[in-house]
Amino acid sequence: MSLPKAELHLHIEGTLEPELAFELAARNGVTLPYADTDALRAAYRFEDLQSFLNLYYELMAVLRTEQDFADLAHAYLARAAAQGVRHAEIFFDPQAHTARGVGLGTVVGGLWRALERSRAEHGVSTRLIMCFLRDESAESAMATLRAAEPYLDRITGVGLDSAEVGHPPAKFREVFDAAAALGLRRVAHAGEEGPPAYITEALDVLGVERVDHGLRCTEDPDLVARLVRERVPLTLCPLSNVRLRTVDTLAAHPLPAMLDAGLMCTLNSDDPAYFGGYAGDTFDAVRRTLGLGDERLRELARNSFLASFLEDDEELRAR
Ligand code: ES4
Ligand code: ZN
Repeated sequence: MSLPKAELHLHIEGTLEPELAFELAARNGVTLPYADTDALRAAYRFEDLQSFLNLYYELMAVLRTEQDFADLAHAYLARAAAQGVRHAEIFFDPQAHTARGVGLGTVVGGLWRALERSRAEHGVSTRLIMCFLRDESAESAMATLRAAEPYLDRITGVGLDSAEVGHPPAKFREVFDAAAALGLRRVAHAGEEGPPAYITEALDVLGVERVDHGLRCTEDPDLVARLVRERVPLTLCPLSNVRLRTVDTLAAHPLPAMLDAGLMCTLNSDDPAYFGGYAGDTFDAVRRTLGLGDERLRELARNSFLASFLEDDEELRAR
């Protein structure tokens, strides 16, 4: 079964498969500290979010030119389409590239080359969401937003990602206010490794429309009640949670209980090249391991479109 679905939590840099990483390394004369793709794959054993992020940022060294970003996004969209994705809202991390001397114009220009052909080529509509790295300063985030102004016709929203604990949402109040004033939609990672209070802060201080992960809301019944009442979408990523040890096993994932509680959950792949699966793989794993029935799976797929930033009815109906 391949349900039509929207992918709402996907870091494009997290779709860099080992084969493409080596191909781009060769093309750009970059030496990776791994002998081959098997050696690289063997490094995909993570203790926590930070141990993953270290490798994630290290591998980005191979992304240098517009063509690299176009090839990365094109490969992702082809895979996503093959797994039933009809719409993808794609995160990217500008600071991870500008810090290496790769300009924002190169990143957005390259991604856009693949995205603008996607509807015709893959039947997948797309949006771009620019994420600020929360372990960098608020000033750096604001400078990134200013640098993005020439490209805002191609950017739908802003998000917040990277190492969560110790970097509460309120640190980015000003830049999220400025983004809202520019007409950008707002989302943020919260409650992945960080406490439930970060989820509340993302809603109240940053004004986010969706919470990325939001997993730890389950520790606070009042917060769960609020999220249910306000129908706040949570973009869950179960395979990511298993690989980053936020949950012990997929079988122990709280997704079924969260759906039973009435939370508006969506199912997403986060960094599929690292966490063992794209959107369809994630739906399959959840069906097999958590025993979710067809009705629940259809609810998750329907939620993904309802929680998306697709606006006009015509566009929604076409999906
Ligand atoms: C991420 Cl899984 C995850 N969490 C936070 N930030 C990220 N960036 C890329 N993947
Ligand atoms: Zn994420």
